[in-house]
Order: sequence, then structure tokens, then C-alpha cells
Amino acid sequence: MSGQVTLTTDANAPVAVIVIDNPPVNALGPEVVDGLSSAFDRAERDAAVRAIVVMGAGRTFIAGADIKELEQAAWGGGSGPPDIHDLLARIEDCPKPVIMALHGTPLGGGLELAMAGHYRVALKDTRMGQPEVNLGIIPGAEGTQRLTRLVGVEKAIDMCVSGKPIGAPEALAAGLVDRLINGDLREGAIVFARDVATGGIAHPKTRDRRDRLGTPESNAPIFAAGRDLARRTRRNMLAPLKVVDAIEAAATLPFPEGVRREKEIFFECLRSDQCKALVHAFFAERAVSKVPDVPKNTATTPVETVAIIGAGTMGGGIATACANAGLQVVLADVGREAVERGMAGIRRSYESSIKRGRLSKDEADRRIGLIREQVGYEGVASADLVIEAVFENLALKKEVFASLDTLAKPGCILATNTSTLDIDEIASMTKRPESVIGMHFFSPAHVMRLVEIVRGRATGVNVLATALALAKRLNKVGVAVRNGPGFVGNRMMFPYMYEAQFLVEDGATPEQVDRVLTEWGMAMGIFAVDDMGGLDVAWRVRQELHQFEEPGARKPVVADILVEMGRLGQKTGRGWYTYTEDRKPLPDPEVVALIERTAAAAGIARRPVGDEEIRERAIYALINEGARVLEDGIALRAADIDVIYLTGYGFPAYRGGPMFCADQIGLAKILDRVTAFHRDLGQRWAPAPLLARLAKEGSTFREYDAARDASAPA
Ligand code: 3H9
Repeated sequence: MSGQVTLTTDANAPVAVIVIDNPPVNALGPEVVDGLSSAFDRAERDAAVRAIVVMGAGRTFIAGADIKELEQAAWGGGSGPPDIHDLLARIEDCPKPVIMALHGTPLGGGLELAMAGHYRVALKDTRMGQPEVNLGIIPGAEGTQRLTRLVGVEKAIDMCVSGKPIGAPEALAAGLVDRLINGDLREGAIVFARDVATGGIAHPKTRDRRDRLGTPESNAPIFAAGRDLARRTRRNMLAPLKVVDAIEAAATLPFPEGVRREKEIFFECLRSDQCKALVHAFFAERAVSKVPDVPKNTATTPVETVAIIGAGTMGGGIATACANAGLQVVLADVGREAVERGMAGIRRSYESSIKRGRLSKDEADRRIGLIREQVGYEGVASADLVIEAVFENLALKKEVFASLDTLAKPGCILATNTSTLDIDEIASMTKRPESVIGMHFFSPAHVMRLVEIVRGRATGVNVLATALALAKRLNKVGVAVRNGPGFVGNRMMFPYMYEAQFLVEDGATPEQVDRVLTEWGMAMGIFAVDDMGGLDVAWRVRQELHQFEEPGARKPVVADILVEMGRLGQKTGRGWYTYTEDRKPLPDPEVVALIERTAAAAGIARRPVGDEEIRERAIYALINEGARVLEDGIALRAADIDVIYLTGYGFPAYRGGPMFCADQIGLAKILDRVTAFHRDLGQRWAPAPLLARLAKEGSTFREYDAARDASAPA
């Protein structure tokens, strides 16, 4: 046995209890596997033991294979996750009943191990599943074979394609769990073990079951629907389609052959770029909260009441996010009408959650009850933290901060939701610049996971730590960035958006650009995004950013005219597209005619623009600016930029984020194209010095991050 697995025998019951203790999540590393083998040796040999319970110490049963080992294997190093096929066979063949006692999040290899036991019991709040597709792989420890046998083809497809865990009551109904335990899990599992050990019954082996596997005729439409689900919901991804193949093998082949097929597919997926990208995204998301000069034990300000200034769409979304996290909220605006409109929007959003079955009416009412309406800003006096979400206009924000400074209590943190403006200038209006910080939420703020947390020159480390902790409490991903026009996300977004607009002026159409970008994997095309956000909003931001543009640089010529025409996007039913009642975008010949006219007037000779040019100009514009953002120190790591784009801008997770994707394409190739665009299209394409340097050294952004992390103080 190892230190990570212990075995004790319950004195009153002839039951051995094996406990896995490998914090933080009891990942299935080699020591755990060896420890389990030895523990089973002992428990089997001990004649006094009549049954064996396996459980996890701490917060969870095994939450899967160790993803660090998967990562090494994906990159061609290390021996990969331990091979547990022999262990699974010996558990299933154990002559004594094996009861898996589940709590927390038995996921991936953890659930696979549990399914090799003869029985599973679980605490009611346990959440279990096969999330491997989220890492670009499929279950590789017989999970596709056993899960299908336990819950049937349809449910197995649903769980493995979505990767979403299910709760214990659902698992009980599906046949994945045999009993729910109220109270103490260990005690409950021992009672269950005693019952089955004395029952004189044969203990079920999952691998021998065929009763839920269906027939080729009954399964054919289920597999077709499963593949359709994978294509629709996990666009362009390999693993979700491949997992259906593995489940089909479970339904059609004898168990050992099904396992062989699963193994082949597992390794095919493990070696894919998608797996590397998704594993990168997993660790990158967890690394963002580690900011070198903000140690883990930094004191934070307790936050129970948050005041939101500005009851518009953004303010309403932030208020909802705070109420969802159980915080007291003051929703303030200058006029009664604005506050009432904001509150009505919040109510509508909760009603829609009730309609979709996501929330009970009681729970929605409880959350709405946490939000207090306030006309004027006096209500901020009770707040521990204020989030200003008024119009994107520097003069207005400065005015608001001057008055917040006089009204908020000492120690209260003053955050601005600005998406582009200078935090230091805003902070300069207060006598507490150390308490001023940016918390840039993304719309809709109660849905989108990203919060860019912007440190000003004077922002205190404890204020930053508090903002990061608040983001976590709101179930969001907070990424610390430095102050600078547009911070990280929008600074990169503008060259990308401009380039898309130049592409249509040069000869493409909004529809073509959006099609190319969505086919490439972006959640939405950039013109659809602009229409959703509001062309007037982008216009306002452009006015603030013009001061940072190179004199004489090319500027888009069509967008301003659309704003003048009142084509503000979805909210006016017309923008780059025309919208149907149900907000479906339709290409608008009037817009194409306008583009042609405006381009001609500006002396631009339109020409056919190919899809490849669109892909390169749009994505490389993003990457080139990303390299500048990194070199300027606005982002701490390339991986932080990736997280920002994955969680806030609809960048496809299976490409790992713009900087990871750049590494995959090859920095030398990108530099080559950027240099050519610089020659042909002008100064805006000047290669970012960091991109040029890394490309010339044959290096990557990943190596750049690793070198910086290694030199950062521990
Ligand atoms: C698999 O099992 C393949 C098999 O089919 C076949 C094998 C042959 N490994 O998320 P948190 C770390 S694939 C290594 O902040 P939470 C994480 O990095 C795997 N490390 O906590 C973090 O470290 P740090 C299938 C892991 O409470 C710390 O734990 N399983 C692993 O919000 C806390 O994590 C999955 O995909 C791991 N497996 O959420 C499950 N898991 O503190 C992936 C976590 O240094 N994990 N860490 O930053 C999760 O979904 C969540 O972490 C979990 C906890 C729900 C478990």
C-alpha cells in the first residue's frame, strides 16, 4: 500500500474500508493505483473481511485521472495516466462484494473505477459523470463500455457527449447508483455492505450485463441522434463524435473487444491538437487566480453588500449575478424610471429561467428579494463594494466616482465596469485611489463567465485579492490585467473588428466574413457580435480610442454611416444585418450596396476576397495585438489572454485561445504572413516585436509563459 491509500477493517462489521487520500481531488495517479491494488490484495486475503468499501478522503471521491499526466502524454512525454485495466478486472472479479461509496465529484477515471465495483452508494449531493470530452479525449478506462451497460445507450451518449455530470438522484433513477445515503457516508456504506454480504446473492459484474444494450434496430436512430447532437453542440470537435463510436462498440461488440476499440480511440484523441488545447485551457483557467505579487494569504475585505450604479442592461446583469451568489444588492440609478426599467428587466430574466425549468419560483423570488431599488446614489453608504456601470464616457464616470467617494463608507471598494477607459484617471477623482479597481463584466453579465479585473497604478493588493475572490464567489473567472486602453480583451478586439470591416470594404460581405469565422470555430461572427452589442456602443468606444490610433491609419468607413442611419443592430432590428422577429440575422442587400458605394467614394477598388484571406487577416490581427498586449505587460501571461478569449469572446476552446492557437499554427508562419500584410496593407500590420522575437528564436508563447512563471517569486 501507499500513503495515498489506507485500509482499515471495521471492528463491528466484517467490512474493509479502503480510503483514497490524494488531495486536492484524489486524482488517480500511479501511487493511488498501486495503493488500491495492494489494499485489495490484503482485503481479499483477510478471511475475516466479508465486503469491501472504497471511498475518498476530503472533498471528493476520485475526480479522474491526473490531468497533468494526460498533458504530458498528449505532448508525447511521460508514460501517461496509469493503465488501470488490470485493477478494474480484479475489482470486478473480487469474490467479496465491492461497494463504491461516492461523494463530491466522481468524474472520469473516478467514475470508471466506481463502475467496476459491484455496487455504488452515494450521498445525495454527489455529482458524477464522464467529462473527458471537455479535455478532448474519451473515457479511457472502460467507461464507455460499463456506463452503456448500466444506464443504456441513450443516457450514456447524453452523458459522454455533453460531458456534464448528473446528480445522485438522477444517477439512482438511471441505474448508475444503487442507494442514496443520508447522513454519514462511511456508516451508510458499511450498512449496505453488510446487507449485500449476508444476502447470499451473486454480486453483479457490470461487464457481464447486456440487458440495457438494446438491439441494432432500436439503437440505429439513437446513434444517429447522438452524432447529430455531437455535431450541433460540440461543433468541429473530434472527441464528442468519437465517443459515440466507442459507445456503439459497447452495444455491438463483446466486452474485451469494446475495450480494445475504446483504447484505440482514446489514444487517437489523446494525441490530437484538440486535446492539447483543451488541457491547456483547463490549467490556464485555474492559473489565472495565481498572481505573483498577490500571495494566497492576502487579506481580503468581506463583501456582503454590493451597490450597482446604473440600472441598464449591464447593471441589471451584474445585479442578477450578485443576487444569484446570495449577496445583498443595491441597484441605483439617478431616475426612478431607470431603476424601475432595470428591475423589470431583472424580473423578466428570472421569469425566463423559471419557464425553462432552471429555477423554482420561490428561489427566484428569494433572489429578487435580495435586490433593493434605489433612486440616487445615497444607498451606496451600506455597500462593501460598489460597481459602477454607467455609460462608457470618461467625463461621466469621473463625475460618478467623485460623488461615490463622498458617499461610500471608508474601506468600501469602488469598482468600475468600464470596458476601455483609464482606471487611473477615474481613480484620480477620489481620495482613495488604492480602493479603485476595474471589474469589467461581459454581457449578459449574469451568464458570461469572464471578469477582467483591472489594476490601476494605485490599486491595493488586498483590493485586487478581494475582486478576484468576488469573481470566484459569482462563479466567474476573474483575470487580473493592467490598465491600458481597452485592457486585454477589447484592445485585441478592435484590430480584429477593424480588419473584418476592412475586409468587407475590400470586397467581402459581412455574411461571408461571419461564415468563415464561425466555421473556423468562433461562437459568433464579428458582425453579428457588433449588432448584438449595439453599433452605437462600439461607436462610443471608438470615439474614446481614436486618440490612441496612429495618425493617418486606415479607419473603417461604413460603421459610422450605419450609426448615422439609426441601424444600431439587434435593438433597432437592423445593423450589419436585418433581423426577423425572433432575432434571426438576414443578409441585407442595402448594406452591401452601402458598402460598395462608400468603398468607391473612399477610392477602395473592391475585389473578390477568399476565405483564407479572411481567416488569416482576422485571426492574425488578434494574435499580433495579443503579442503587444503581452509585451506591454497588460496581460500577465499568454495563457491569461487565452482565458479571456475563451470565457468572454466565444473563442473555440478546442483551439486553446488565440495565443495557444498561434503556437499551434507556428509563430514563424504567422510572422511571415503578418510581414506580408505589413508590406501590402500598411502600418497597422507592423509585426509585434515579441511575435517577431519568438518566431525567430523558434519559440512559442507557451515557452514564454513557462520562462516567466519560473522566474516569478514563489
Ligand atoms: C480521465 O479521468 C481520463 C480517464 O477516462 C482515463 C484514464 C486512463 N487532475 O477546479 P478546481 C486540480 S480525465 C489533476 O479549482 P473545484 C486543479 O488543477 C479527467 N489536477 O476546484 C486545482 O489545482 P490548483 C476527468 C486536478 O472545487 C485543484 O485541483 N476528470 C484534477 O472548483 C482544484 O480544482 C475531470 O475532467 C485532475 N483530474 O472543482 C475533472 N482535477 O489548486 C476535472 C482538479 O493547483 N476537474 N485538479 O489550481 C474538475 O472538473 C474540477 O476540478 C472539480 C473540482 C469539479 C473536480
